[in-house]
Parts: sequence; C-alpha cells; structure tokens
Amino acid sequence: MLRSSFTRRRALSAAAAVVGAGVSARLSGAAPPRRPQLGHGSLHAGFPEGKTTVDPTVNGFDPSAMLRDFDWGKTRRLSGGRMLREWQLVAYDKEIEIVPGVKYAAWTYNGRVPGPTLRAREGDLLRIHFVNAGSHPHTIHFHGIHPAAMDGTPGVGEDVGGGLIQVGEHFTYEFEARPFGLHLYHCHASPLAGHITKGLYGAFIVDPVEPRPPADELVMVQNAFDPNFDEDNEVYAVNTVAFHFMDAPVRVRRGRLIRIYLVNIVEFDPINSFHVHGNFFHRFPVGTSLKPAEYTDTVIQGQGQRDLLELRFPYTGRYMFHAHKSEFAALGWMGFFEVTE
Ligand SMILES: [Cu+2]
Repeated sequence: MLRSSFTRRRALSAAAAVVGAGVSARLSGAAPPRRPQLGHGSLHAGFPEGKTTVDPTVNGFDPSAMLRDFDWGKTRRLSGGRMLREWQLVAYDKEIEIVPGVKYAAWTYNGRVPGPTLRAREGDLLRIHFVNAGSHPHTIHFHGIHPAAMDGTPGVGEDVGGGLIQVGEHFTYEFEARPFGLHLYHCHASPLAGHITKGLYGAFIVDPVEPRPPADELVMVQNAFDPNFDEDNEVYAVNTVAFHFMDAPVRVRRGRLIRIYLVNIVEFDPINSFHVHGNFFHRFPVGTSLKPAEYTDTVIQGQGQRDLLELRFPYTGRYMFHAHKSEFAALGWMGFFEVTE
C-alpha cells in the first residue's frame, strides 16, 4: 500500500536516469535528467554538480565526524580500581534530512542517527542513564552479556523500573562491559521494525583489556530509511546521509592501518554488504577474536551483524566503497576513500 509518490521503484529509476547529476534530483525524481545514464564508469567520477550532500548544520550531526566520534563516557575510578563509565541517552523525535530535499521524521538517541558510539574497555562498569523524551515508549537494548533486568526488553525487569520505558520516564541500565568486540544497542519496543527504522540504534564498542594495535578507526553504521512508510527502504547510507561519502570522501593515509567498525542495522532487507575497491581487508567477525577469520574484499551482513575490518591502502588515489547489492548502492550506499601520502 503506497501512501506517497516517493517509492523505491521511482527512487531507483530517478537514480538511474540522472547518475552524474545532483543527489536530490536522483532521489526525489522531481528534477528532469540533466544527463543521460552514463553507466558504472561515471559513478567513479563523483558528482561535481549541484548540492549533493546535506549541510551538517541542518541535522546537527555530520556523517564524516561520526566516523571518528567515540564517546567514552564520564569516567571515575571506583574503590578497588575498577573504571565506571556513565552516559546519558535521551530519546526524542527529530526531523532529519537523509538526502538533500528528503526529510525524515526520525526518533533519535541524543538527536543523532545513529546514536553516539559508546566505547568502553572489557571489565568496566557501565551506567547508561536513559530518559524517554520522545512521543512513544522506548527502551535501550544492549547487545552483550548482562542480567535480564538490564536487557531493555518490554515485559522484562519492570519490577525494578526497566522493561518498556514510558514517555517522560527514565531508567539507568547498569552492567559490566563484556565480551570485548563490536556490539550494538537499539530500541526494543514493539513493533520492533518500526522503532529501529525510525533511527533508535547505535554502535557499542568494548575494547579488549590489552588494546588492539593503534589504527585510524572508523565507525560505519549501515542504515536505510523508508520515508513513505511502505515497509520498503528508498534510501540507503552509511551514517545516515545517502551518497555523503561520494562528496566528502573518507580521508586516510597510504600505508596506515585502518580499522573499520562495520554495523548493519538495515530494517526490512534480509542482507546488506560492504565492498572496497582496489584492496582487501582482514575480517574479525563481531570483533570477539584478535585473529582474523577471513581475508576478502566483500563482507555480507544480516541485520544486527557486525565486523571489524582491517586494511592498509598501498597506493594513493580514490577508492570506492559501497554495498555490493547494486540496488542499495544506487539508492545511496556508496562512497570513496581518498588515500594520500
Ligand atoms: Cu522505541
């Protein structure tokens, strides 16, 4: 049942018709094609014309800054030497722009989609003070090992004030950071798909006690949006803004170790994927082992799946990265690395 004229099929045909023109034209379908379809080669050339990415001041967050924005919380040593980390996460409704000209009525943690990347070390004690300032009941469900009452699941832990957190209510989740790896947090209110697709999710990183080797670390949360509410996505991205990294390539140094924290939270589609051009990476599934499981150039992820990817670019230049599901790439999930000396 379609409730607006902005459909996945229209978005795709618009994307195909005006590859090489502005992004808003490609996705809104409103502007006439400025060029004929140019084929895959043109995708590698970038999109020099027109306004092609969202001004970060509109959303109050920048997908490029989110790459390297790790929130270690407010810290304090407890007697006995254990580290306590505390955060405040506030759920509230906020309109965001996911591609120039396409607004989305999001539900956010702290006004961002994805929410802040929470980071800790294995064994730390974590306290997450959650306030529901939104328009619907929400929770924070963390992946990791913790008691049932801290699980953020409706109907569980309500005797201690947990479970479903009503509008205007608050709750503090407290648990130990374990195991080490790349985890996830998201709202678990019902209907689950509805609350996730609205934007209530974020990355949660637990470092091993003995840290991983120093690297240029990047958080990439693969997400998607359904602006016409037909339970089919029309816009795909990394860190929310479609095509953002086409116009603002991820700047990295030749030869430097790069560690990508890759999360797939895309709703409605069974799988997503990440492919890098001109290179291979070591894949550490869920980051729970220090030994890579695979050496490859493409990783497939189901919803909720996470991987650490480690790579070095031996040559300078522009290298594309994108979903190897071509349809998702055409709808926004593509970008560039810009490798310099
Ligand atoms: Cu929710």
